[in-house]
Order: sequence, then C-alpha cells, then structure tokens
Amino acid sequence: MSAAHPPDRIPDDVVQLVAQARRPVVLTGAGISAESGVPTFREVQTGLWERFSAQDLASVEAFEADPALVWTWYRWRQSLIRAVEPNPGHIAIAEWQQLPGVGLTLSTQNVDDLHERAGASVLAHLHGSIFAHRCFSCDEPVELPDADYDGFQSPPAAQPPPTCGACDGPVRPGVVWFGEMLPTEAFEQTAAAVRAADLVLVAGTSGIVQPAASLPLLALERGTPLIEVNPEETELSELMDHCVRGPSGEVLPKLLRG
Ligand code: BJW
Ligand code: ZN
Repeated sequence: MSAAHPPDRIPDDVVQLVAQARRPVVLTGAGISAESGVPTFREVQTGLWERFSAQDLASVEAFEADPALVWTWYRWRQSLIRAVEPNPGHIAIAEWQQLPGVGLTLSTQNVDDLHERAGASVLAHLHGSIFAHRCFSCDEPVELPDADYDGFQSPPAAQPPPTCGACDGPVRPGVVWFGEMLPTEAFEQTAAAVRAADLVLVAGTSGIVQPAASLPLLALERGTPLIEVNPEETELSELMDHCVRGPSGEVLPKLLRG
C-alpha cells in the first residue's frame, strides 16, 4: 500500500532508500521528458493530427491506412526532440548512475534520446528509437538525414515516406507499435535487473501500456522497495511503497540530493 508525498515534503526514509540503494533500477516513461517540451503520449494533439490521438497513430494499421500521415507525425516528433534539451530529471538520473558504488540500471519506454544526451547509459529502449528507420516490407535498416521540419510547429502537409532501396517498400520508424513484440533481449535484461534490484524507481509513466507496465510487479513479488515519481496517481500507484506527487524535473534532484 502506498504513501503519497508532496514534492516539498519528501520523508527522510524515502531519501534514505535512494541514498542507500546499490543496485537501483529506474524505469521511465513520457513524463520524464515532459518538462523538456516533449508532449506525453496521452496529451491532446494539435495541427495536422488534431483529429487523432497518439494511440491511433502508433500502430501498423494506422501506417497501412495512411502512411503519409503517420510518417510525417514521426518525422515532426524527431524534429521536436532534436530541438529540445534534457531537463533536471534526466540529469539527476545520469548523476545518480555515475555515483561510485552505485550500479544503476536505466530502462525507458521513451523513443527519444534525452537520457543519453544527459549523460546516462540506457540498458533498454523498450519501445525502440525514433531515430532508427527500417523498411516496413523487408525490415532492412535505412539511414536517413534529419527531417527539416520546425519541431515547434506542425508541418503544413503530410509527406509520404521514402522507399527502401532494396524492395521499394515504405520506410517506417524503428519504434514498437501496438500489437508488435518488444525487443526480447531489451525486455529480458530489464526484467533481470528488476529481479536483482534493491530499489525500483518508476518515473513519468501512466502504467497503462503492457508489457512494460508489468515490470514493477517483479519487484513487488520480491518485496523490493518501489517508489513512483509522477504528478498524478497512476495504474501503478497502488503497488508502490512511496509515491512522490510532483514533476520529475523537480522531484528527482531533491530525492537524490536529500
Ligand atoms: C509526468 C510529468 C512530469 C506528466 N514528471 N511525470 C495486456 C492487457 C491489455 C492489453 C495488452 C496486454 N498486453 C499487451 C496489450 C496490448 C498493448 C497494450 O498495452 N495496450 C494498452 C493500451 C492496454 N500492448 C502492446 O501492443 C505491446 N506489444 C505486445 O504486447 O506484444 C505482444 C503481442 C503481440 C501481438 C499480439 C498480442 C501480443 C506493444 C506496446 C507498444 C507501445 N508503443 C508506444 C508507441 C511507441 C512509439 C511512439 O512513441 O510513437 O509507446 S504507445 C505509447 O505508450 C509509447 C509509450 O512508450 C507508451 C507508454 O506511455 P507512457 O510513457 O506511460 O506515457 P503516457 O502519456 O501514458 O503517461 C505519461 C505519464 O507522465 C502520466 O502518468 C503523467 O501523469 C506523467 N507526467 N508530466 C513526471 N513533469
Ligand atoms: Zn525493403
């Protein structure tokens, strides 16, 4: 059963749990990048995508139905991510990982590269990377230059995806869509780290999307302390020992510096 704490009153025992952890695992979702200016997955969309939820666009069916719309959405999101910077939440995790005597495993559902740009080493991008591309038909990797959209404005019109040099199929982003398998090794390595952890901290995820949302259960089964950092209650809050209800860019630096 969880205890919820406001960000300006984090109890000492929560700070101690963090300070004493030797094998912590940090699991992050879209909320960790929100303060950098990357919209979370379940926020309302604007511009070309006004009539669509992100969930409607992140599937094989959506790409097959309207490849230009889905392709342009991903190319615009790449531009947006290129245009923003890591925030104090990303930086606090990277600093925690670099502390002597701490073997911190970081695994994220995010397809952005903001953890890496903050200096962290990421064990697994469970839902892939938005900067990788491959052929939708034959799976061949495809190298592309960055899109030249203005990341802060929706593009004026949808552009069809380029085609694969090997088979002429459409190019797709290297992310995991609904109904697709997660990269097996990335998921298994994260699960092993959670089983071996002495603390699991979950930040910025709604805990709705499976199987990533089941990872904290592996800690619960073992009695490993679980901390959630999120301004809102989530599907996972009930499992937690402690919930710190605030934005990760504010809470994580406080949690780590006491
Ligand atoms: C802050 C903050 C601040 C705000 N600080 N926090 C079991 C039961 C039911 C369904 C399923 C099931 N098992 C599988 C499914 C189906 C499906 C699924 O889970 N559906 C659910 C909707 C119910 N899962 C799948 O399809 C997965 N594949 C699979 O299971 O394969 C096996 C299989 C194959 C074939 C047949 C059958 C089985 C694949 C899931 C792939 C998800 N992909 C996406 C898109 C990636 C590419 C892209 O980015 O476009 O991944 S969906 C989207 O959701 C994205 C995210 O990584 C993921 C999670 O979202 P996240 O990170 O939690 O973000 P939000 O927006 O939901 O939440 C943000 C949170 O931040 C909120 O809580 C805010 O409060 C908080 N926040 N500001 C801290 N400043
Ligand atoms: Zn191809």
